[in-house]
Amino acid sequence: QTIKKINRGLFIALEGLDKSGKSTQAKLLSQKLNAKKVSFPDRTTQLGLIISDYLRGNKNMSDEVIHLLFSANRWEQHTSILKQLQNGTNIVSDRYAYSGVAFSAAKGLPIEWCKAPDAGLIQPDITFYLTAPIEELSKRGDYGKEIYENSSFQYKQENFYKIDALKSVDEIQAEILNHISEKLDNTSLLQQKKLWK
Ligand code: 2DT
Ligand code: MG
Repeated sequence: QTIKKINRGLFIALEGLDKSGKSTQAKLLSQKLNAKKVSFPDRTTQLGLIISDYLRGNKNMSDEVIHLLFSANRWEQHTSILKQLQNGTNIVSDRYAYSGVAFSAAKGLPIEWCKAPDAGLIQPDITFYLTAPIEELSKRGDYGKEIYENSSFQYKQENFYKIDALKSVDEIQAEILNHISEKLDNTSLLQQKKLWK
């Protein structure tokens, strides 16, 4: 009897500033790869609802408390993400742990403190950071009232690619696909790493 070995899924994270086109790319990419799309914060859970209230300005919380909730909101999905990857499902995540650290560190919390609660979460196989000068992005419709978009947090991780968010949707998609194509066929060779190794 032969047991067909399933190639595990690829875990792709998209990070970036508000209006950088992250959500558009996450949607396109998940369609293209027949992947499961996840978003953080995941506003559908009970913790997610509290986070959503905070982001809308309906709930006051200390920087520490909201930071820990964002992290807990990732841990809530961790088992499910691991299972799906094991079953061969590709996953595209609209924001992940990088947002968690960058946003809270920009408010002044120590970077090591910010990183600690996410330690041990599965690390994306590849992360794309969509970026452009804020002056440019803020011209786009609906630019959020999000207060904490500036960050000096530098991400030192392999498989982390900066993408110019001012390029066209098609150009960005092509660039992303280009970076993942060889990984996609060889996920069995990729080590599944944990944050923040
Ligand atoms: P969107 O739902 O529009 O992406 O905005 N954030 C997100 C954090 O501060 N910490 C986190 O861990 C995550 C995942 C970024 C969500 C806002 O929440 C911020 C923008
Ligand atoms: Mg947004």
